[in-house]
Amino acid sequence: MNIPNPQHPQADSLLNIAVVGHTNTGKTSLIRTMLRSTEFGVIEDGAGTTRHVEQAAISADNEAILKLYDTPGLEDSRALFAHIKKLQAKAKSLSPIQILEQFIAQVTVNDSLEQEAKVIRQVLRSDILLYIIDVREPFLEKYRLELEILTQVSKPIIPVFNFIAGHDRELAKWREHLAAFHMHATLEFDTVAFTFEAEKRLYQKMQTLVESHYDRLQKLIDYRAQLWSQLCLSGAKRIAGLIVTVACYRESKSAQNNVIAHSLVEDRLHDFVRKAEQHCLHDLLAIFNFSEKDVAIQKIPVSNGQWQLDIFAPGILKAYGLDLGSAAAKGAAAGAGIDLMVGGMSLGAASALGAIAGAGWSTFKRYGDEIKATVKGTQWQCADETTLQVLYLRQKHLLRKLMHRGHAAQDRLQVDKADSEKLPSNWTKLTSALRQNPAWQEPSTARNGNTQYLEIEAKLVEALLDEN
Ligand SMILES: Nc1nc2c(ncn2[C@@H]2O[C@H](COP(=O)(O)OP(=O)(O)OP(=O)(O)O)[C@@H](O)[C@H]2O)c(=O)[nH]1
Ligand SMILES: [Mg+2]
Repeated sequence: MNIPNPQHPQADSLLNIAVVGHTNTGKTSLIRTMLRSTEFGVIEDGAGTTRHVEQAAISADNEAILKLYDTPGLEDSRALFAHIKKLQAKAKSLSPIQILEQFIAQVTVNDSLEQEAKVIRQVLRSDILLYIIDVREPFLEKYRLELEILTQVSKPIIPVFNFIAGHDRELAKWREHLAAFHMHATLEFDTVAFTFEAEKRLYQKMQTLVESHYDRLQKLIDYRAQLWSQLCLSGAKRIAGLIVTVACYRESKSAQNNVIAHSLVEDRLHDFVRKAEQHCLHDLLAIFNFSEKDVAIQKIPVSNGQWQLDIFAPGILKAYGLDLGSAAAKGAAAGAGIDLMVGGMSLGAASALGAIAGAGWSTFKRYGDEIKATVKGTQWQCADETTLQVLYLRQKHLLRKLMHRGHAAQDRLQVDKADSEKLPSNWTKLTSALRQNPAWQEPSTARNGNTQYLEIEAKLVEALLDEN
């Protein structure tokens, strides 16, 4: 039987990665972000949060590729260094690794270096070390000693710079110090402000350092890239769905001046829009594996719009086979046809108009009911333009934030202002087409096979994913 030697991991075994560093530098945070899970370990602003080695596996398509080991923070590197030096002085013939093995074999429970021994034990069992650095800290003696000890293990080390936002100067200093330890392959990976590119670079660095795992790491990179673009696409599609649902929504109300009935219609509309947004938020959080705790969303201010059938809107004229330049349309626009088309029009007249213009009965059916209702004085209540815009902008903002939120982030995302976001260039055209098609409010085979609908959805998705 082939018993794996923990110090010489086989190429076909999982890649074991120890996440090490001084206490409170963001080791557990890094693992959460890599796992895309807020559930792993405990994160706290204070030393000594992680007390034991904890592991998690990362897979590609159900195939486990690597194991991450979270370790307690190194707290007293001075004492550890002194202790190791003492052991070295006593046993000069032992190699640096053998000295460390001796150290962990000798440490007892409740030893003041028990915590450090857990780290060294895991370091000796791993293939790569991720050394997490809080770049805000100067390169103090304690960090130098930590590196002296860790390099003694002769394992590849990837220094990972954390807390990098706004600390360029400190980062440059750290690079200089690490170069003195022959460490040039560093990585910037802010565990709170996530980018998929940084995650990819982390795996690529591992590939260059542990060639025997190159192909499996490539599999992981490809898998994660595919998964990431699917996540982003699902998020954008979900928001496009929300915009469609709300833009297509209308409540009909009679023209009679019934205040109570009108306010009920308004309430229903407000309720509908808020519930739809809440539902979308819920789905987005689930897509990116966050929870309601991660977001604080202000109630959307809904304002009422009025949707009126505009018989002269290009879409409708076109449906009847008329174009804006035609004699009939010109006559209508000049006022001659208004009585005919709105005031005095009967269904028969409209049908005849359709027939004259060459449009079939099916075309007429699409607008027939609306024309009839308009004639009878029905109006439609809908979410107005401002509401739709606010809805789109803040959902786009939320999507961008979720795409760049590390699973270690502790603050709540605020979703109210979205001044930095832009509407799609053809926004009005898109929403006006949606308003004219209330049947698209719910998914259906007819809707999902409709080319005009699919084009609108694609345009919304493209604009939502545009990060400029
Ligand atoms: N702003 C910011 N805060 C971070 C970042 N990474 C970690 N933190 C915070 O730093 C603190 C420590 O994070 P942990 O992940 O618990 O650190 P650790 O290295 O595992 O700590 P120990 O287990 O105690 O050694 C927490 O308050 C985190 O929210 C980061 O990239 N940016
Ligand atoms: Mg920790």
